[in-house]
Amino acid sequence: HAADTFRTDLMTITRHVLNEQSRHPESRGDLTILLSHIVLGCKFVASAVNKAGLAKLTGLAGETNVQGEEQKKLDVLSNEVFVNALVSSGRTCVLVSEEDEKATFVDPKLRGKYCVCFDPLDGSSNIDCGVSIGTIFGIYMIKNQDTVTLEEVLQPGKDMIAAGYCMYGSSCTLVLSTGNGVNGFTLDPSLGEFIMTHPDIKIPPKGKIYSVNEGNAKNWDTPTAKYVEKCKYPTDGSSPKSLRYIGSMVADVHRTLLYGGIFLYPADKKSPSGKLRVMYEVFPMSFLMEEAGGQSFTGKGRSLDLIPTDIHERSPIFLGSS
Ligand code: P6P
Repeated sequence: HAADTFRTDLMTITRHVLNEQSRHPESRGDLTILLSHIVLGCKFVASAVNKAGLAKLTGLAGETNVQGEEQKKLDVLSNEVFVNALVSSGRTCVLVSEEDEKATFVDPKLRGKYCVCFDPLDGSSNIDCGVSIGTIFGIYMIKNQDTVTLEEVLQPGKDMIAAGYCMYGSSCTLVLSTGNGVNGFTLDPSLGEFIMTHPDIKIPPKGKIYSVNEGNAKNWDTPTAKYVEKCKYPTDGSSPKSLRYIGSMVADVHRTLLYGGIFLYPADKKSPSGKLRVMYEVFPMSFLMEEAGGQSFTGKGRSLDLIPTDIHERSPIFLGSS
């Protein structure tokens, strides 16, 4: 056997995506090219996030984004990186970003058949204290790239063909599904490659963790309050669940995916539609959860069945073990 220190048959994300492509003989490789550009964006942001503390990139950029939140320089930088990577891939025709009020319609000369909805740096309020943050993305196919309209972008999440997130924390982990299960990859900075470290992720069917911002308890509606109460004071003789809440969706969902349990951001009196955004937070995370054998609801139905009417629409979300 070759020495264990040097595995010589590395499954990189590029190789994995090519393997997936070979399952679709009719494919021209457009998704493979698109994903390779998203991976490049993640590597760039990982490098910037790692340097942020030193390079004082975490200071406020002075501008505020469509959410009315103060934009940190890393937000601005990450958004520009992903917009440039996605446009230059030549495989996208429309982009929806958490940072941009309007959808970006790509120059017709550079268009491809995909729509990408993304949050370039979710949880960015946590940057300064070193809590893990992340990029979240979802990919749709567009029927006619030359005449694409906003109506075509507002599709239910179940029409997505791929989704993923990249978590920038103690290590840089990219979790991806192209509709055939979920796989996790960890960036090896010495190679600049994402290596498969979590093949075929399945969420544990039973979880001992619930993840919610208990600080909103005063404003919850009765069903939510009742559900959380049951987590803390189970009536079926099981032991109480543990509370784990990081306040960064990518980190909370990643832990839920690997350890099981439930993550919820319910509606409350302050935010009647909850806080999380449908197109680039709820849909991609729900797509991944279902691909990993979990589930995701809005409180009114299956999250992926929701038909958005606005690109920055919010929805309550309850996702995790089935
Ligand atoms: P709260 C971060 O700002 C974010 O958008 C998600 O990443 C996270 O899950 C949520 O908001 C946390 O919100 O109200 O609990 O601070």
